[in-house]
Amino acid sequence: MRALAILPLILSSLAFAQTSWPHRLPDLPYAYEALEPHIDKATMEIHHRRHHQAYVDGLNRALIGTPYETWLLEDLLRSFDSLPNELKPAVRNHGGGHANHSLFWTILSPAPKAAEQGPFLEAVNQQFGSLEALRQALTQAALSVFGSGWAWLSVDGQGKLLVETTPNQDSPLMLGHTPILGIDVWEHAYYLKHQNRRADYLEAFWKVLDWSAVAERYQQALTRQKG
Ligand code: MN3
Repeated sequence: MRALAILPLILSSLAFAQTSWPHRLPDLPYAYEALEPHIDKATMEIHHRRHHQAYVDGLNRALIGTPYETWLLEDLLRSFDSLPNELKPAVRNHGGGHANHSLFWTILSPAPKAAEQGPFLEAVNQQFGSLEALRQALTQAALSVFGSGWAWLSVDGQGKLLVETTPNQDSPLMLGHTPILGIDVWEHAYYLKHQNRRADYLEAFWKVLDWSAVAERYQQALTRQKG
């Protein structure tokens, strides 16, 4: 009974690091070297321990002493337009960075699983024709990002899937969308191993992407919209 009661808390904390101030760096769900040879240990370590930590720290510094200390990160991003102007840069860059990376780590896996037949694959087939066509659309979107940013598979307000990109650390949550798959195309995600070859990094990314985790997030996004 008790375990059942805390399950929703665990699930929601997995979604977008849904805690209020002080926001914390989530543990990686695997070791730094676990995604080798596709994503190397040094990249993972610097990316998580330094880059992601810096977003968490920047967000905490900006929110301390404000009424927004009690807000969940997801709510800050979804309400971005109505935030005070002086908080917007930190929430956009550091809050977005924290949310984006919290999602990113959890959709990668050293033992990625395929999505099971179900609502996610049905929606993919209906909207994109096939999972392979979706993968190609996401790769194209990721290649099209100029400079630093992200490519996303998101769920919009009507429950439809969409491929989109955002600059810098902007989050789809700021657009009213729920991201379920994010591809970090900042050079810090791949430069040590692949230098400027983003296409090589994308090939490596697909080898460690856990489609079953993406399908699970699709289900969560739909459930939350209904609730
Ligand atoms: Mn990054």
